[in-house]
Amino acid sequence: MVPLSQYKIWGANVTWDVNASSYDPALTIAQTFTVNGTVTLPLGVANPNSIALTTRINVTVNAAAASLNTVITGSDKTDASASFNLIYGSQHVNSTNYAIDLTLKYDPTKVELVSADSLKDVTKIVQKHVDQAGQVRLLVAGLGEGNGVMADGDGAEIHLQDVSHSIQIVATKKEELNALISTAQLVHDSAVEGTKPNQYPVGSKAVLQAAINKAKAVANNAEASAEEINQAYVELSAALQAFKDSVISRMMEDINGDSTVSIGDLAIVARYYGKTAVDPNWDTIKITDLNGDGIIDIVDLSMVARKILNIK
Ligand SMILES: [Ca+2]
Ligand SMILES: [Ca+2]
Repeated sequence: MVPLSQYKIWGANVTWDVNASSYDPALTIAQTFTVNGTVTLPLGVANPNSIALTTRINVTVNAAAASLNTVITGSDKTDASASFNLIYGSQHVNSTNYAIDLTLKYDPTKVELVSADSLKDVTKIVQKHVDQAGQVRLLVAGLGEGNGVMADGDGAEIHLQDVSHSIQIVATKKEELNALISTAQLVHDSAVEGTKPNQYPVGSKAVLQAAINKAKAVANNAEASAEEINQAYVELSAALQAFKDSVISRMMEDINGDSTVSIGDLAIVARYYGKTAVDPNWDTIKITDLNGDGIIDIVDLSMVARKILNIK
């Protein structure tokens, strides 16, 4: 039996206890850690001086190679009726991968695919096919050596993980704004400026038209935000209401519509005195039934008289 010596080199097996080390196999980052080992003496070697049979080693593992994956980037919010762009891309692509078979799915009741284009000159969408509503298949190729996209140049195929992107569609008042513009324009075009009942103050039409034009500029601006559209709607609504409110109203007692209440009005009421709602000409003469009780009588006459004399 040969004694174990601190000064002699022996070949011996070592059992390394990796599990007891600080190495975390779940991590993909680089790690440096110490592994303790226990030496098993070769046959024929004794250890009379009880030399320690433990040893240790420092180990460094490199970070895991980045795996090939796909991403979709783009805005997460869009106005209804506006278009938006999404970019589909892949990370850690091997330059020897040359083709990709991509199926794009979306909700056809909510969005429409306008176009799909390659952002790189060296890649090309070779074929686009609508499998069904909301499902489009794209075959993409990398053109030339070193311009790979996904499937291997030797024909081996790689399956990529599914990737999705959510986008919030924000309702706008664009349609309502356009409808309001049409309504306001009709009101404007049929309105007459003047000083008589049912006419509008001189200059009021120009004010309304300016408000309409301002709203049109927003409605016709494809870049207008939802907030700007809503604001234009609120402003035009207010302008239209103000215009309607400015109409010169006819005083009820001003039967002949000359903007004053005088003896001429009293004469008309007197003329129809005694008529009732069963009169065949009621539609024409009911304007003199001021209290609306279906008969033209002393009550209506006295209402005009009190107005003439300015008696409350
Ligand atoms: Ca009058
Ligand atoms: Ca009456």
